[in-house]
Amino acid sequence: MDDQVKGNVLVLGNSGVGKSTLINAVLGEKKSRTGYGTVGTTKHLEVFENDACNFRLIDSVGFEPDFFKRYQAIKAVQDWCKASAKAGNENSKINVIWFCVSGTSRKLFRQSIDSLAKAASVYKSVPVIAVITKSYSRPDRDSNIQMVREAFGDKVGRKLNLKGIIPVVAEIYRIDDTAFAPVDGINDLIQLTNEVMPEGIAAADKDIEQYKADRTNTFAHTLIGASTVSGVVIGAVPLPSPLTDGAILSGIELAEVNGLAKLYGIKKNNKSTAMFEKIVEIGTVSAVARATCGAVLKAIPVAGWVANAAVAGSFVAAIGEGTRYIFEQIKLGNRSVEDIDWAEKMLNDKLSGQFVDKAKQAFAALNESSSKDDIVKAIAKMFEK
Ligand SMILES: Nc1nc2c(ncn2[C@@H]2O[C@H](COP(=O)(O)OP(=O)(O)OP(=O)(O)O)[C@@H](O)[C@H]2O)c(=O)[nH]1
Ligand SMILES: [Mg+2]
Repeated sequence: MDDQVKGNVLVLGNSGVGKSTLINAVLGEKKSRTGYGTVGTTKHLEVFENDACNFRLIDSVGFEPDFFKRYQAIKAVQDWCKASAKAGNENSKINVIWFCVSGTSRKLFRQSIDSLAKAASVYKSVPVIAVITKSYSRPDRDSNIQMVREAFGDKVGRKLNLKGIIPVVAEIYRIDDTAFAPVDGINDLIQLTNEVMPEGIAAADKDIEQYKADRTNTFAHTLIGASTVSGVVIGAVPLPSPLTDGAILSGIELAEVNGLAKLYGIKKNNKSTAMFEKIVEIGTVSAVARATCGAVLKAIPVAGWVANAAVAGSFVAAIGEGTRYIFEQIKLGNRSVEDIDWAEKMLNDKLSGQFVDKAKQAFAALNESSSKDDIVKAIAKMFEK
């Protein structure tokens, strides 16, 4: 996308709502700060971009609803636009605004939207996307969306060019040792932002699809990592074998599979549910699972909870990796959710074959005093490419 003119997205939201976290999720690790007259304004804004995304993100640092702070923040954005134009940047206008409100403080919706609307009133016709950050609670989502819609329906809000309301989780949120809210809504936000960009700036469909696919891949790996940690925690209980209480492990694998399905846009229906159930069966009570579990337990130099945790975690990781591949193939159109036999074979291969050898190597250094963290690291080694 080298010769493409980049769009400018202004990210507005009170301090602490999660603007920086959101920017990280959208642009990833390889983002960099960019110049164009940010000298002297960094206290009030930071600008980020990467090579692959067709818009840069302008973060209004430490935005607060009081008049003076608001004025400073907007002044900094205007200064940046001027400096950017002077520096010869092809596009120095604000093209889209992300209005960030936190899903965990819905009492403040109206108040923060009024304040943000005042800040944005200098950008009258610019498309606005309301982003509900920290949308960890699924049950709250609909009512949060409704409340934001009402706030935008008010006198101040109506002046804005609202294009959509998107609940997001920008970073995995741990609820307890074994449960978490996975990253969500980021690709929807990227998609809608591109759709409301002016012609000439919007990326081609295939480029935006590629960008979203790359982000999905990253989010999937984070999700598999978090599920693996849950597997280790669950495995670390004194049971005769990690598969003794299949129901517990299957709960984690099912959450993992559902989370991956959501990321890859695989809808829940009778057919996909049959595939998900098959996957979890393979990863818990199947003949292959039992055989592999026995072989690994025999091969590692330690018994008890350390061994159980290592097996449980590595099963969750293997099922995650296998499922990620399966869903990617479905998303690409190479396979369908009806190809259960193919998926079964794929996963059986993942759990047998080299699995035992790799586990033997990775777990060789585990002993009675190994921590859960040591176990997670050993599992990560098994799956290194
Ligand atoms: N787990 C998780 N934590 C989040 C998420 N969004 C925000 N947070 C947390 O909320 C806190 C504030 O988030 P930031 O991204 O720093 O907020 P900000 O809007 O950039 O704040 P200022 O820079 O002060 O304006 C941090 O501790 C984040 O880790 C999320 O989606 N998931
Ligand atoms: Mg920040």
